[in-house]
Amino acid sequence: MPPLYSIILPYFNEEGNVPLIETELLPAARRLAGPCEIVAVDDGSADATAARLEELARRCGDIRLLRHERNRGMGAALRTGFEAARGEWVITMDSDCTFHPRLIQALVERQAQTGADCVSGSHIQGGMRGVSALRAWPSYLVNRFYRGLLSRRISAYTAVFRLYRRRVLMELPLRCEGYEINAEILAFFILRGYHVEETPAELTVRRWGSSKMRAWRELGRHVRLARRIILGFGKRK
Ligand SMILES: Nc1nc2c(ncn2[C@@H]2O[C@H](COP(=O)(O)OP(=O)(O)OP(=O)(O)O)[C@@H](O)[C@H]2O)c(=O)[nH]1
Ligand SMILES: [Mg+2]
Repeated sequence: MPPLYSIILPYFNEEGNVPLIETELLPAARRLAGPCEIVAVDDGSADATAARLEELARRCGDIRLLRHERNRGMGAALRTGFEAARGEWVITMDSDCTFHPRLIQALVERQAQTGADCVSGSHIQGGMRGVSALRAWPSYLVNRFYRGLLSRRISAYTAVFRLYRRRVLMELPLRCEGYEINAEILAFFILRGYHVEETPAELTVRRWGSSKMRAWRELGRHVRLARRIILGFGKRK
């Protein structure tokens, strides 16, 4: 039976977070009302991430491992995952599980209630537990900016925690290489008139390792993406 859900996880130097697949993600995935595949994309990690993922994939079924030879960024990793996904629905999430996998159920339920093409987990509505003000405020501001640009109905544009109808995702000409791909995807869904819903999702702090986010680099990428949106990239040719 083909999987109903493809859960895509981007990995970059996250060896200590690989066990979370077994301890937190697989139990949550088993509670979903349909078969699941986990697509882990190792993005040129220099640590033991790939080896640990390989070992896990050998032991548990339903885990597929894809690899980039060199580090290309979260956006590139997600796009590699999208190409490989086979499920009718694609779920994206952080590999540090800072949105707890049990929240996947809320994405799925919201989709079933509304018939949406995309359900976004909103840390703006769900809160940021333990996240420093230095991280939280830029996030509020960037998301407020995209809200003004794209849709008053949607509060969170930058978080990766989402459910997508794969058919729609695959028609989008995505280009972003970094974290800003999450805003790029949502911009396409909204500007092309697809049905987007949100559900509150609490963001917590990672329990192992350090952030890969480089704030100034990401800000520059958001500025370039905003320029593309303003110039009308979402219009159909
Ligand atoms: N494939 C890939 N994934 C990345 C890259 N950079 C970050 N990630 C992943 O993207 C997710 C989010 O990155 P984090 O470093 O946790 O960024 P963050 O959530 O802003 O930072 P924290 O507050 O420390 O959690 C994690 O699953 C990372 O492994 C990258 O260059 N390539
Ligand atoms: Mg994180």
